[in-house]
Amino acid sequence: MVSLRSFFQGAGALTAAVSAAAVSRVAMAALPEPVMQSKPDTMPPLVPNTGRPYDPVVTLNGWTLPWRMNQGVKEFHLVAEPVVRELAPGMNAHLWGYNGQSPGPTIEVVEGDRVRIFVTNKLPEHTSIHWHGQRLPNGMDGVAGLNQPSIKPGKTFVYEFVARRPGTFMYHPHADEMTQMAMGMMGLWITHPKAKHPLIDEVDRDFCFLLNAFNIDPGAATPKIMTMLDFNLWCWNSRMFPGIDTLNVRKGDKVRIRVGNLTMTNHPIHLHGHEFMVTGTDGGPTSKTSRWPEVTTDVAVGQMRQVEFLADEEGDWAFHCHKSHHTMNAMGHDVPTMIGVDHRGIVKQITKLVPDYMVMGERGMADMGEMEMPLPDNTVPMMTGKGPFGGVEMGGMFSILKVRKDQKPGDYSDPGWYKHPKGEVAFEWTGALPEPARFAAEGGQSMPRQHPNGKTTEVQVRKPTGHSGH
Ligand SMILES: [Cu+2]
Repeated sequence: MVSLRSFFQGAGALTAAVSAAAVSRVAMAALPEPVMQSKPDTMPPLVPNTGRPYDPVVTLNGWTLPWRMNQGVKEFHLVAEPVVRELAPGMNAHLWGYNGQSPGPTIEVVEGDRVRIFVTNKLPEHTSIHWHGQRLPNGMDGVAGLNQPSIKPGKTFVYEFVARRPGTFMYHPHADEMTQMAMGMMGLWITHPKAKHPLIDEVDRDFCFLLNAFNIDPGAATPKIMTMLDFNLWCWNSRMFPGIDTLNVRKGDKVRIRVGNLTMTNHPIHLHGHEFMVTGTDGGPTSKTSRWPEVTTDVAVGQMRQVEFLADEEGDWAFHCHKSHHTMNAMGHDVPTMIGVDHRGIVKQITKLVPDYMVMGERGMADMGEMEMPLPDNTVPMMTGKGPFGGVEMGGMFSILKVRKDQKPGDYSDPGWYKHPKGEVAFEWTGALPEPARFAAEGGQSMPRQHPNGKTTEVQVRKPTGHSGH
């Protein structure tokens, strides 16, 4: 087996070895050596040195699977196997994936390519691979039992088809799907256009990732596979904030981001500071007349969205799922809302019984971000991340688009925090605060109440006025 790191560093040494070997008839019959990846790093774009040329994508916290050309056929080797994936620094999950990682490697081909994928099953149970969104012969569609016998443990199957349609696709098992997808088995597939395409623009940066979710109890490492809705770890490519790499671009770059959803719920993906167009789905490129500007696009379950924008505003722009519970790490949902509850007195009484008792959420939950609460092993805080101005109180599906005028073309490295021009950061008002003025037309309703003399509930509003009362 070949490690991906040595593949990139070896400047195509693998490909050289493989093409030399491909001369012999015996070697031609042999399986391509599977390339493995042991780290969750965002690998540089894999510029094709065999086959037809294309502009490669960058998989966020992922990589593209190298291939070998065999008599005009592009051959890949996927190995389905148990893997250890670092979800974020401090938390490793025991997942199932492909070639050492979850998600598996991205597969990149060109429209019209003849493709052969060897799939070796090193899982304890049978599997198959469905090539989501592809036009292919029915027997290559990968639904175990329906289109093919399942791939038993230890066996290798071969899928062969022509990548007929350019676009953004994915792959995942279609055998004991609930278990295998809950365990992290999935990957991206990009088919690049073979020539200039009227609906597919050339871009300067092309990012892709999958939305996935796990339910792992704090302190545990293996996902609970029976969970249907109450997942607690919301990931992009099996990484969660602060473990998700930033998307680093040069000011003026045309940027494409491809997102696929293999969770059990929808994710409104939101970009700050720019507007984008949805230029494609897993059904193909959208027509020009169907496009309108958005800053959030909902990616429903089993869907893919391809968005494009001009990165023309410098800065560090938040990029995240807009469901606020999806920008949190492991948390309980059955905690009562404590905002405005006056704990004075009660706390004293409770601490007599429970000396470590701590009030949570009396002023909101922001204290959670700063709290140095003892955590079980192998987990990360619910809200975390330290920005240049303090805690960002995020988790899960959150990253940053970094736009810099001095980022070099093709440089994907993190440029550090944005240095704001003088006078362009929100600042504290230190002058006098005027009394609130009441709006003249305040009040009113669309219809009179049915029982005009009914009781009105009195609501007491407690506003924070400093901490002198504590
Ligand atoms: Cu979400």
